[in-house]
Amino acid sequence: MSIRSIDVDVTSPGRNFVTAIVTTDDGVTGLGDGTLNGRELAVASYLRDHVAPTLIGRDETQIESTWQYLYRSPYWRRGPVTMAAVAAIDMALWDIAAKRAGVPLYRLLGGASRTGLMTYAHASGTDLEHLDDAIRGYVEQGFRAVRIQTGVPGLGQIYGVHDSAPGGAYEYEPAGRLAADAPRRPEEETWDTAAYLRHLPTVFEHVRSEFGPELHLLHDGHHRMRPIEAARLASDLEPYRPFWLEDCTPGEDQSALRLVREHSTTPLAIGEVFNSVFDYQTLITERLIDFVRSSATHAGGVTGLRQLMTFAGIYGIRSGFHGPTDVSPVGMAAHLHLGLAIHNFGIQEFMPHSARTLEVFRTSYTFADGMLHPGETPGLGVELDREAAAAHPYEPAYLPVNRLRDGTVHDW
Ligand code: GCO
Ligand code: MG
Repeated sequence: MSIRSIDVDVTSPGRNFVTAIVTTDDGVTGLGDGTLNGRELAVASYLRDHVAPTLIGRDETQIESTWQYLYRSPYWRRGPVTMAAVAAIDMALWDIAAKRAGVPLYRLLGGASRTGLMTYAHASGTDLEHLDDAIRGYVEQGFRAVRIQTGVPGLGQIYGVHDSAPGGAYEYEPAGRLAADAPRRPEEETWDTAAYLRHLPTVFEHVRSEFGPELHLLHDGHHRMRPIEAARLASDLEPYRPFWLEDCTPGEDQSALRLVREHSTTPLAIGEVFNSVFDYQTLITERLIDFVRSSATHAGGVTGLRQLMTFAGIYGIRSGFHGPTDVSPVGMAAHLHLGLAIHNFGIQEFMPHSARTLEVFRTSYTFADGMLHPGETPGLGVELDREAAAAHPYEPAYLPVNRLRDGTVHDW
């Protein structure tokens, strides 16, 4: 059996997605997610111009060998564009393999290690009252874990903050806000780390006293703190027992987390911007983190993420796969199958896709009592309605840019 064709669809049902559609010579198709928020067309070109032509006629069952071929053959290693392209092909080949076997992918990956995957929702509010409403709504839906983000007094729109109470009219999508005066340029936000560090512990104190000790509370620092600031925050949050503090320092500086570790027992999660196991080498071998935040979409697909989780498992580090709306339903399905199968699953981020997205990508995963399950459909369990997808052409959209009060460019 061999690969007959590889198509790459870029569609924007509410936001942009890049999907590889691999078809075998006898007509079986597999889907893979290669969405890279704000740089979608670069991955699409990489796939169409540099990957697809080299794979036609190859044995579709050689998943590991194809992964190594795509990783090593360009000579240039890693990087988000390359690894998203590798991911798209890899997921599609696993999808095909499981469809041929007539089983949901998790069964090929070793079978279920648990009955479902604990998820966390994004609870967010411009102030404490709105945040409480959002948390309450998620608790009523069955969530046992929530990520809490709020506005900081004196700052305007910042990362992750919007009124997110379930059923609310506002659909959150971080990428898409283009500057009104220059429509090809991202919007800009203003940031003040000191104000944030003063405010956040009071938010945790409030939420703990309002919702009790059992609800898991998470927070995303979005790479904005210097190591000493992150160490301070991790220590200040300790009394409220967070489930994790995510991305407290810029991702590329692995040794920065040594300082944070020395000063606190707050669990740490990092890695959504990483794209290979090597980005974690120091973090894992020195046990500087507790959770791996990579996505299959940005870290080389099921094969890349499985390799990483095996390495992490040796050090007792668990998964917290990235699950924002810029991982497509195909990538999300890959997480659910892998998360169900591996031993060292931790938690799954669940930011549901919009109704518009789900009309184009038909999923078979299910949610109940705060838990996700990938379902029993053979393969990944996601179908792409290509006709519906074609009705939503690519729309330029970027993540915002962040500046300090004096105009210095900062991490967003
Ligand atoms: C998260 C992430 C996202 C990212 C987004 C960027 O924890 O879910 O931080 O919200 O900002 O994926 O494209
Ligand atoms: Mg994050």
